[in-house]
Amino acid sequence: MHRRHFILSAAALGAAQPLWAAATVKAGPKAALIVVDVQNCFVDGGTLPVKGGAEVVPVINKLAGGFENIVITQDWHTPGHASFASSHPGKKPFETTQLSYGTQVLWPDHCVQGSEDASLLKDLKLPKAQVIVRKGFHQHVDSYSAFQEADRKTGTGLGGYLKERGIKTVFVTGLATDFCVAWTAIDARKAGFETYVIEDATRAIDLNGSLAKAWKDMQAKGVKRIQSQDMAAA
Ligand code: VGL
Ligand code: ZN
Repeated sequence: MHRRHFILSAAALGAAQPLWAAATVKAGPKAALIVVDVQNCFVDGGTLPVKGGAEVVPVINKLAGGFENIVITQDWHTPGHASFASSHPGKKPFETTQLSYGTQVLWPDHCVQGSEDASLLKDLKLPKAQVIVRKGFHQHVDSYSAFQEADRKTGTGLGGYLKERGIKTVFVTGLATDFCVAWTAIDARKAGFETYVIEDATRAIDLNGSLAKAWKDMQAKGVKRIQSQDMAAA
């Protein structure tokens, strides 16, 4: 083999999956798995499909076996919600507008309360899940985060719930990496939880570089980025 070629391929291998880094992360009784917005709206056939969104389901179902505590979230908007482009004359989806709390990305109408579109994916199997947190139900305020709404003032109650349950560590999965997963993870850190995002249990929207920015922001706040194979087997 050509020497230069060999060095290149060895480096590529090392970057992909360092075999020596067999560190396993254990869930334990004080950890919770947070499954963010794995809803029909965010997969093919839904109103705001995330590329490959449904692929997180088998990964999450498998991870769930290793957790005693599981929280599910649902994006749960009123009809005519302020985050919908259709609520702002002249605006199109994926443009932005100013709301009382700052810049808001405008989305297609999605995840309307009680609709089939807002239902959890039927293949999601989380029999141990203990609570479902619904968010984004205030007409004039969006909520990517499962902890705090976009006004950065209104709490959802999730932080208090987890603390009262004695939870110290959270593992965030679901959709979408660069919006609801990232905001949830950053707010989990802010609330004092050790926080991991399990990357292969998420998929991203990636709007104007939002995915790279989300990882940068999460890493700056001390969120740890791992893969499902880094978790100790259940
Ligand atoms: C989400 C955009 C709008 C998400 C929710 O779940 O990441 N993204 N609403
Ligand atoms: Zn939404």
